[in-house]
Amino acid sequence: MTDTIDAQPTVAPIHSVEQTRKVVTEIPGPKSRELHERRRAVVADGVSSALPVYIERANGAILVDVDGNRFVDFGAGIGVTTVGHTEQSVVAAAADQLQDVIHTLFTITPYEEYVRVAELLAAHTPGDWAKKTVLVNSGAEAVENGVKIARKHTGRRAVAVLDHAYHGRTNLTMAMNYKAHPYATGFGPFAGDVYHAPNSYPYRDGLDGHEAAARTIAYLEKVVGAADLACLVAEPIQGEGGFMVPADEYLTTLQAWCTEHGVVMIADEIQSGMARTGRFFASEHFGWQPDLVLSAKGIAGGLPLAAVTGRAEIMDSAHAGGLGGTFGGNPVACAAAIAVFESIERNGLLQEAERIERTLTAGLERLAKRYDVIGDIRGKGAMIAIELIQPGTAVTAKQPNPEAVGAIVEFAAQRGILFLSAGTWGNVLRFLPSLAMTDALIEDALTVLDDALAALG
Ligand code: PLZ
Repeated sequence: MTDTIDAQPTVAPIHSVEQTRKVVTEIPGPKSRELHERRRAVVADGVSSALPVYIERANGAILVDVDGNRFVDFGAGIGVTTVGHTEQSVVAAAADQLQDVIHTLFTITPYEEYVRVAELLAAHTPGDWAKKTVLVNSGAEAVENGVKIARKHTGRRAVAVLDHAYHGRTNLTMAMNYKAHPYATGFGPFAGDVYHAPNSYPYRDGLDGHEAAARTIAYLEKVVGAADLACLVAEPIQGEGGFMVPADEYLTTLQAWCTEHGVVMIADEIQSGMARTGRFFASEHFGWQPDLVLSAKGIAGGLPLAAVTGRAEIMDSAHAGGLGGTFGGNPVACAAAIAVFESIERNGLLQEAERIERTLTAGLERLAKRYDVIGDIRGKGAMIAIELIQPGTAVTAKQPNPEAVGAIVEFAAQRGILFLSAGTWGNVLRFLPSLAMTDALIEDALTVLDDALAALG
């Protein structure tokens, strides 16, 4: 398949945008380039854009830019529009709420929508115990609050994270990220008492879950000491780090150790949660029932909302007035979140995530047989990635190949497909589509990926 084509029309009546790709200008087109010039004068250079096409409309799995190009979106705003761009029930719920009340501040005068979101999170997060929730605005803010609550509950100082983790851009969360650049370069000094323990990365460490957990625990016991450790924060499937799926029993072994030593174990489900992996929360794939669960991104269909949910006795250790924030649990974002939970049930979105996994991994496995640059295929549901390596000798085996990732992303963008990179070494191509992504669009993207791999030479 070549460029500038209208591929496989599969328009569903609900969509206000045809669910096909279409390239009508060079990428970025003239109108995008004009906007980019305006932007360069007034938007801080620290805010970059992976693909500077300016988006005018989005629906389902498609982005439409100001030049009329239609992009197939395999990023979903980094895993945010999980139910689909401008999902109709989310739009309607938010629009209705805008008419009723936009803001009061829950800590001044409360409203039902906040309570309803907390009920839904209590019902859908793993674990059969009494749970409570605090709502905030962003993923990083959820991480900050999870740590605050764990420290208050335990009376301990230390925070542990795993290698290759990503937790945000605030001061504390910068210290919790594995990769310094670009997130932290020059932005210090950073928060102390943050410890980076080895993770489970089966493709590279070859360890089973018990061996990897033993290594993590040995580090925590030696370097931190369980008695000083407030919490261990872990992404059940690491996002920015490159979609590492831990070995079986890794997370549950760590949870058992945390429970034994009074350490709060926190699941950062910000990228992996809210139906993305074919379960409400990715922790379920591993039988992991975390003490606290952090949600954000996909929870409100694109509106800013985030949450810390967990064991009532841990959550309640924060004193009255200790948690809050002006916009946390905004009524419009909460109304959208309620619609997201309903949409997941009504539209069978957990099954849609499994369908996406089947179609995508089958296609990727076909490609991996022909291109030895594909070192690993991993992930769950609509959170799938390939790790690209320098093909060749044993010495260079598994050597990261960020150049190939960059070339594929660029090749695909020119043909109307938005792929995102990831990985500590920029060596991972990730597929993080909305659950509205059709099989036809996936097959179309696989064809373009095939061409991109062939063009690597
Ligand atoms: N925890 C697991 O994936 C956000 C970062 C985008 P915020 N990941 C996308 C960027 O370049 O800033 C993320 C995550 C995990 C925490 C966060 C932070 O969530 O909503 O971006 O603060």
